[in-house]
Amino acid sequence: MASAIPAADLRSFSEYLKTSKRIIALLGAGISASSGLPTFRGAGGLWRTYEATDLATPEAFEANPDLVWQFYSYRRHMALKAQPNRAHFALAELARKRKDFITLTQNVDGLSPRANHPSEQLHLLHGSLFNVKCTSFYCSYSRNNDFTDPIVPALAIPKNLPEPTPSTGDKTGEEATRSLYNALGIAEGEEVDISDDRVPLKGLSTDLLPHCPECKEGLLRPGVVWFGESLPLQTLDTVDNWMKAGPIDLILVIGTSSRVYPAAGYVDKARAKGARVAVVNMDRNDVGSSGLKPGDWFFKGDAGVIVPEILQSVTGEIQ
Ligand code: BJW
Repeated sequence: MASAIPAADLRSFSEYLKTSKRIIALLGAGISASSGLPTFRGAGGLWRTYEATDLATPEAFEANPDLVWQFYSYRRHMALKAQPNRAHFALAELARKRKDFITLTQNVDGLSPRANHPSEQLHLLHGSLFNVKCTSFYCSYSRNNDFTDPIVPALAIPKNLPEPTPSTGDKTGEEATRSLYNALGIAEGEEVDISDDRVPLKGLSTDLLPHCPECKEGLLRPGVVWFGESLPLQTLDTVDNWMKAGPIDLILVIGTSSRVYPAAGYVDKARAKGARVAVVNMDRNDVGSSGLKPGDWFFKGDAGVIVPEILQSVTGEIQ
């Protein structure tokens, strides 16, 4: 099939990539949209009636830990069901081919690690859905790479429907289920999940949410970075040291709206170290606040298709 990428752009980028030594990639939710996961802003940025970004705050967790945990339990479940796509694999291959290439991902879905991206070249700016930490001020408990789904039984995602409630009348369980389906407007056999507005949200008592196994008192929370919170300091230091170590040839900006800082600020920092910028996005407007400069590239389209193609001159074909 003929490529959607203008041939001259593909040629000039491929030539430049082959000679580039110090390369950085900044990833956002768009790369995982190619794997079927929703983004934060625009279409797909809603979870039920809530803006996803309104739930990603310490204040939301403080006020409604059960709602926020249900959101994150759903995200954990979806991320585990999703598969890394050809863009994740292409970047992992580029990392094996170019040791002076680092990837900064804002994504918490674990898809880059699952694509075997070399871990020393991958920096998780916003943490991971599969890390948890204690919220008690007096406790420093944290646990990484916990892929249990659901994390506690109460946060199970309804597979097909909320469990039929015990019969209140003369209905069998099956009949009760069917009439509940009908009431919710769900067709027979239709798969629904917790993000579906038609499924009632469970009001969960705090007792049923994940608790700290160490202090036994604190509520656990997802190990992600919410608005107003600092990004992991060690990660910031490592990235800053890498950036200071020499001129940068290229920054790839893939599937991010470039609206959230400090992540979005790495593009201008890389530019200040000499980098040319290549943006891969579905939306021509999402190029960050400083826009594109002469010598930059914009590749419009699905990251899962575009990224393996533009990296092919170095990575070879990605299956
Ligand atoms: C496709 C596609 C396909 C779709 N192919 N493309 C400077 C200026 C102004 C404000 C600030 C500033 N510095 C700090 C701030 C405040 C704030 C901030 O940035 N606010 C802005 C919104 C204005 N930043 C913070 O609060 C940060 N903390 C901080 O600065 O702390 C300081 C501090 C220091 C010391 C002590 C204490 C504090 C923290 C930011 C944390 C962000 N957290 C979230 C949630 C993470 C957990 C979770 O996942 O739930 O991170 S919010 C959300 O946004 C998530 C994402 O990683 C992040 C970025 O979103 P992303 O990835 O760009 O997604 P979208 O949806 O926005 O865009 C998707 C893109 O893909 C679109 O462009 C599509 O077109 C495209 N696309 N399909 C290619 N198939």
